[in-house]
Amino acid sequence: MEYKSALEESIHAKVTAEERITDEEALYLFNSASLSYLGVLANEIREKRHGNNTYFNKNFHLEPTNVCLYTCTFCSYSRLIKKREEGWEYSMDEMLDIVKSYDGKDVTEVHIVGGVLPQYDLKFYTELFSSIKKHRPELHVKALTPVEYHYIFKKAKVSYEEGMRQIKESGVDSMPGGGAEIFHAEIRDQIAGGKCSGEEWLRIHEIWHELGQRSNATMLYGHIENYEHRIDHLSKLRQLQDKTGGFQTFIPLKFRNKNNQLSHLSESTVIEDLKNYAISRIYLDNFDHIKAYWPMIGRDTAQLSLSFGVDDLDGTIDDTTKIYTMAGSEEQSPTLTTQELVQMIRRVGRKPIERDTLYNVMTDFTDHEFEDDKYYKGYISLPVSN
Ligand code: V47
Ligand code: SF4
Repeated sequence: MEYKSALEESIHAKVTAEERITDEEALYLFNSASLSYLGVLANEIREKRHGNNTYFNKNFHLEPTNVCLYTCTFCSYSRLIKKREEGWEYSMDEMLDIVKSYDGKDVTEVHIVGGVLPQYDLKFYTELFSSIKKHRPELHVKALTPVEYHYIFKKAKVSYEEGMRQIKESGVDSMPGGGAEIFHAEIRDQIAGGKCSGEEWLRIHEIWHELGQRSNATMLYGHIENYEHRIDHLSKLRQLQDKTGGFQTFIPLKFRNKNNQLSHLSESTVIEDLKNYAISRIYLDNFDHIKAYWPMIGRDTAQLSLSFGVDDLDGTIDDTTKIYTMAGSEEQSPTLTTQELVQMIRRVGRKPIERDTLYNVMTDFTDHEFEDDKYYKGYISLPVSN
């Protein structure tokens, strides 16, 4: 490979030797490296760790409410309390009915997250989680973020340690990565509407990991932050992961600008998105997986991301999450069948592997033949006609 500078050559040598890059080197990558250089490095790491394997799972989302006490400026999803009649607030029974509507369906995970409201307190949630587990013990419950936990523990006057212990006991298996946004107070204070701080977010994950549990991490990028803020965010995650090893997956979330208070900002370009995936893969040497959340990034960029460090595409969710459709993602009705997701992965020469939440392999779809497989004829990337 031809390098633009001695620094590029030495960063590549580090990556090949599986050595960690510094914050200064990460800043160089964001500011000066070409997309093709970043792709080569990130793909080298991805293929060393996972070969062509590309993971996905079968999950559904349960969103208790879209009414929220907080006022995050990037959020297109929530309705303020004073306009609560425009939103939904499910009761315990309604939520259990939603879970029951998946009885007999081939799903391994329920992802539960939504707005923050006083009636959804620690008692409500522990009852909800234990009822779900009682009904369907093998269903993996991936629930709530430090945003909700910080609020409900404070309200119940229990410490984070005691609260997380009760949450674990009630049946929560893992924690999703949401609510991280940008940790740096300079940005967080402007966008995160008064919710938990970056330090509190990290502390709650740390306690969860100390209880022997796993979680994910996200970063909301492409709004008012700069590259130093992104590196600060990645650095805090890398440090905590050194300490606990409890994170499974890092999920960069591209800011979408429809129907929120930051609609005047333009969205990041696909090139910027791919750069961000690649640098995340290169920098986070202690994270096993990098996920592209396809309902948010769109199917085409999700396919491209598989050459820029990404090895996971989240799930075959049906239309149960409203977060991104309300924020203007091109995925207006984010549903993909297993067959469609498998074909999407195959068309870019990767191997589709269905996993459970903890990355145990459920089904290797590499050579799987679907009954009505009218599209797939090999590793080709021809457009699909219906
Ligand atoms: O925390 C909200 C983001 C997150 C917008 O752990 C927005 O497996 C872009 O964390 N533009 C929630 N992003 C979603 C989330 C997630 C999704 C998929 C998988 C996992 C996992 C976690 O959505 C929020 C916030 O950062 N968000 N509004 C917006 N306008
Ligand atoms: Fe509420 Fe979450 Fe939206 Fe912030 S991002 S306003 S905490 S629903």
